[in-house]
Amino acid sequence: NGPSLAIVGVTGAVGQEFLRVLKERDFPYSNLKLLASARSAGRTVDWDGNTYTVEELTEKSFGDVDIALFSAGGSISKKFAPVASDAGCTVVDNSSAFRMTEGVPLVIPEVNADALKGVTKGKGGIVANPNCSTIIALMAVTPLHRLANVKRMVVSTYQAASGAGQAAMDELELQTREALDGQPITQNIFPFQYAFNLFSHNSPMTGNGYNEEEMKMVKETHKIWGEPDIAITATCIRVPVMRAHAESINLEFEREVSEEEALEVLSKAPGVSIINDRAANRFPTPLDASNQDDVYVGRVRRDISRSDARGLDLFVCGDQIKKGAALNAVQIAELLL
Ligand code: 11C
Repeated sequence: NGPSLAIVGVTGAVGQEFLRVLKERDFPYSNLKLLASARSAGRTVDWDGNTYTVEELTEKSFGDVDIALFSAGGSISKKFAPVASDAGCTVVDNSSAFRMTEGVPLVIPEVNADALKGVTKGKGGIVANPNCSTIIALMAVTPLHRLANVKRMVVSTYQAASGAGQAAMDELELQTREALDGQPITQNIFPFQYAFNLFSHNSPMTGNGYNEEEMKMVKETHKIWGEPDIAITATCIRVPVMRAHAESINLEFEREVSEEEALEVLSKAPGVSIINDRAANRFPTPLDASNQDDVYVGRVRRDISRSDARGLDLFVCGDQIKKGAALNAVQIAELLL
């Protein structure tokens, strides 16, 4: 029992994580279709006791599908998500193609599940999964925003290889081996050495000097919170970490917020875990968050640059492939049931 499911882009890092998360959460399904480009069609995938053959994604793929999870890049989503929706399939799209489209809900279940009102399985429609950096930040910041209204947010990210796909993860691993072995460094994905280095996020630069990743954090937060006037600025950096993003976040609130009050709220927030041991200098790390569902928060401290006690600093880590992508999408699909 359960809906008929499809995964578009099943051979990618997020596609593979969809399968792991569906199994972990015992997601109910009556049928599963694995879809990918013609290049990957015919490959077999063992999952949940069955062997599936990957089928080529075509415009006819969706007639018998209730929910499709898409993670095959923006251009595939642009072309096939509307086709799927017209065929009565409800799409949860992990790409940026429709995030800012009016009428398309942009959803983090713990934050704005209400935005899904009226969307259900098997009735068509597209729901967008936010960018991973946005999801990880808002999991930690939204409970504090509800407490005391964020007026301004300053974010600096330390983003893992996984955000740029499996090929970037492979490049980080290969370059690390090459560097340790004193070999010439192979550069296929990034125009810089990645191992033992870091650099400004690889998304395209926009006209205002911010890259697209930074602007996604600004615009998606405005849409998810439904508050376009909150001041947000971001600096996004790629660091040589495999699969969990870290973010340093400075917040200005409408009123004073104590460290204790913030920690109390965060300790009750669903999907949030706290690692905040000052005595032991023990705070979240990307490895704490890797392969975990929760977003980890620590270094919660008053911003001493302000005299009015309306500022807090935090450090946040979350698994980019899991809560930043596949898990969030599967949680959305659960709400569609
Ligand atoms: C990264 N956030 O870590 C990116 C990857 O809009 O879904 C995902 C881009 C997106 O590089």
